[in-house]
This record gives sequence, C-alpha cells and structure tokens, in this order.
Amino acid sequence: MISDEAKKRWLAKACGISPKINHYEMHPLTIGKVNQSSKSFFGWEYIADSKLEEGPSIAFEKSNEIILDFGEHIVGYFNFDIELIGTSAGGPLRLKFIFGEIPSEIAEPFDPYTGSLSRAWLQDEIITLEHIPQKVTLKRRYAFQYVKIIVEAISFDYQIKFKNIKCDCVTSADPHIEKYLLKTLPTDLQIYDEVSLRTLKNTMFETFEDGPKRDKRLWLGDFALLAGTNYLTFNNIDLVKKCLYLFASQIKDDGRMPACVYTKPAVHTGTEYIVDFAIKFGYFLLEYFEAANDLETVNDLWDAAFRQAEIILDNIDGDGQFINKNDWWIFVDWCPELNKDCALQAIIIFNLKKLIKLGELLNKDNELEILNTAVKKISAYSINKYYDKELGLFISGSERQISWASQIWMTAAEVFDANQSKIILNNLFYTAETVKPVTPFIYHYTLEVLFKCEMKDKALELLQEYWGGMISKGANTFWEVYDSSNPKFSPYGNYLINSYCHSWSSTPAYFFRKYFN
Ligand code: RAM
Repeated sequence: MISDEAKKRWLAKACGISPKINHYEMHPLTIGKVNQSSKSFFGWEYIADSKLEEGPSIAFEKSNEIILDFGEHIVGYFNFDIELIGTSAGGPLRLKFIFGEIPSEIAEPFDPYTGSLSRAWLQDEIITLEHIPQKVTLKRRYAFQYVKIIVEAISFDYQIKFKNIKCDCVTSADPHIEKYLLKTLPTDLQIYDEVSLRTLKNTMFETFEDGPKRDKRLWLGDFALLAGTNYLTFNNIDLVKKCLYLFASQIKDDGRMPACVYTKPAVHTGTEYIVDFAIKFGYFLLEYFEAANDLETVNDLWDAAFRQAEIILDNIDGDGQFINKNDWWIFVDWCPELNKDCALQAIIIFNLKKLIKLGELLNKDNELEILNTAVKKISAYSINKYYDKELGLFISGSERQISWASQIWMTAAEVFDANQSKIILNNLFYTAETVKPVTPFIYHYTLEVLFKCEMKDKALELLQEYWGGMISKGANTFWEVYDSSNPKFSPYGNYLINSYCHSWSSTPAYFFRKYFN
C-alpha cells in the first residue's frame, strides 16, 4: 500500500518545482475571410485579404466583423486597445470573439452543439465594455491561429478602432524553436521537425498538457510520448519530474493511479482510471532515469510504479489472462471498432518488462521474482490464445479481428524475437482487411517497432503518410486524431471539439533524433 505520508511528501516535491513560464508576443499577420472549399480537408479555408503591420485600425459598426490570422498556432492571452471614433460613447460596446485552431471553428456555428464533451471548451467569448478607450486582455488562455471579432452591440453615436492587437504567448519550453531544429535532416523532413517542436512547445505550460485548447491537463498515457520528445529537444527535466511526482501524489486509497491530474485551483484528479495508462508508470520512470540519470527520484517513486503492476497482477487469472472487470477504462486507441483484448495483454507484458529493467537497476530482488514469473505466464498464454500460426498474425476477439494495435503491441512487447516480429509486421502491411489506428498515439508505437525491427523505409513511409498527411492538409501543429478517410471523425461527436495541437503527436522530432543520426 502507498502511505498517506508518502503521498504528502510526493505532493510537496511536485509543488516545489515551479516551471518558468516564458512569454513572447505575436501579432496578426493578415486580415481575411474564411470560405467554403472542396480542396480543403475540413471544407473551409482562410483567404488573406491584406497584410497587417501592427493590427488593424478599422472603424467598426454594429454587425461588422473581422477575421485575423496570426500565421501559426499560438497559445496565450489575447489583448488589444480599443479606441473611440467620435466624441463620446453613449452606450456600452459588446464584442464577441471566436478563436480557432483551424478555419472551421471560425466558420461553422458552434450551436446547436452535438458533442459529448463540454460545449464550453469551444473558444468563444462575449465581453461588454462600458468605457472607451481602454486596454483589454481576455482572461482565458486561448489556443488558436485565427480569431474572429464581431461587434454585437454599439450605440449610434460612435464607432471604434482596434489598436495593438496581439497575443501574450506563454510556454514553459524555450519559445525559440528554431534553435532546436535538426538542420541535418533532408529539407522535406525539416518541416515535420518544426511542426513537432511547435506542437510540443504549445502544450508545455505549468505541466505538460494534452492539448492547450481542450482538456488542458496532464494525461498519464500521453506522457511517455511527449516526455520522450522533450528529452531530445527542449530537455525540460524539471517539468517531467514535477509531473511524475504529481501522478504519484494522487494515487487513490486502493493504489490506483488516476489517468489525469489537474493543478488548478489546487492539485486534484479526474475520475478516470485507465488500466493501460497506469501500468506505464514504471516505464516512464525508466525513461526518465535514462534521460536524467536521477536514481534518487526513480528509487523514491518505485513503490508507486510497483503498486500499479500489483493491481494488474491481481486481475490476471491462473492461466495468464487479464480479467476485465469493467470498473475501469481500457483506452489503447480511439478507433471505435477496435477489439482491445490482445493489445491489452501485450501492453501489460511490455510494461512489466520495463518495470523489470527498472527493478534490476534498483536491486528490487523480491519484486523481480514476482514480475518475472508473471511475464512468463502472461506471454505464454497470450501467444497460445492470440497468435494464429497460419496467418502469422495476432487475432483478437470472437470475430478474430486483425488490428494494427494487436500486432504493434505484441511486437513491442517482444513476445517473439526480432526476426519473427519483422515477419508479423510485414504480414500486417500485406493484409488488406485490418483495423487501423486513428490517433498519432498508436502510430507512434507503430513507428517505434518498425525502427526497432530495422524497417526504416516502412517507418519513413508511414511517417510521411500520416504526419505528412496532416501537414499537406494545412497543419502547423499536429492533431489529436487524424483519419485521412474521414475528416470529421471525432471521438467526441463533433470535430470542432477535437484538439488540433496535441502533445502525443509531437514525436516525429523524437524519431529524427533517435533513429536518423
Ligand atoms: C483524450 C485526450 C487525451 C487522452 C485521453 C485518453 O481526452 O485526447 O490525450 O489521453 O483522451
């Protein structure tokens, strides 16, 4: 069990690390309009009408609206000066703002709202100003490239002028991503690197966040991916350490590590417990140790990681099968058709093996015995139950589903040697009917196993197809989900609520540094 005393100590350690928030200013580059377009992936495109030197100085009347483009995805506090044209304002001014990561958010009405997550994530705001002139800063931290400003109400006796429209951008990364770009990359891949770094920078704040537009919180599963990219780029070790301590400090009384943590108004957790996220904690510690060489921290947090394994092992039956109790969430991917049984077994094996490596480092002999025995049992059962020798592939569920997730996780878990893993991966890519992933999360692990199995050409092909696909569709930060055959796919019932800058998609920068040098 994890003691309250340990959790308190971990929380104090987490709170003792305050990442420095860097500020920089961005101005809108152009003023323009958003038009429907069959050429655009999401159906809308921004067309610039004119360049702006310092923000527009335009006379506004009721119902006037403008759309501004800041040139790239940014995160921060939107502010401007409002000036009076006329002698006095005989009534207040009401303004509406709509912020968009993609042009669709500016163009399509948010209501009636059909999504499953809170409508309030969508970035619109109405403010009323009783005195003009004044300087205005919107309170909320917005994630956007485009902003639409609409004059909702104004009295007959004056007009207004905007001046100094800008965004006070914030990040705990170094804002100068150009310093980190890998100049040795072929030119066509340099853009991937830049988009990756911008994605990661825009999701680094007081903790790592999944997306700066929506969720804005620290998610456990996403963590390995963004931390991995961070180690090889901005290398903000303190921020990673803070997050590790935050997760450990929030472990529930039954030992479960929550799937996400918030820091405002005070540190607390979401309600979710995700099996395939919690089991990863030991893996995060191992990677943290490899990057930071900080044995003290990983030793301090070992119990938190081992407890996650114990919870899983309590739910493994005598044969080696994980028993799904359904009082938790098994994530794996957002693909709706995916049968997760086989992938979950593999994820458990993968992470237990990482925990074993960590245990060896820390000389945890007793725990190692338990873990080694479990890995043998679960692996033998999984191969027996899920591997179809004739197909040379893993199948999952009563429909014998062949998914990328099953093959990727089983090969990542190294249940077979590298040669056989390579054969399985080749079989997968030559099989016509497979269930493909929809998130960069699984594409990441796909690339990782391809590189590990020395299938670099295939890895590069997928990188260009998937992350390159987003770039060719206008992305300058990578998205939460991308399904090239279904532009409006959303796990939440409305594609406008998807996040278009999502840290788990920032890993091309990691691959370039790890496998391209
Ligand atoms: C969503 C976010 C997050 C992911 C969870 C499972 O809310 O995309 O990144 O970790 O789902």
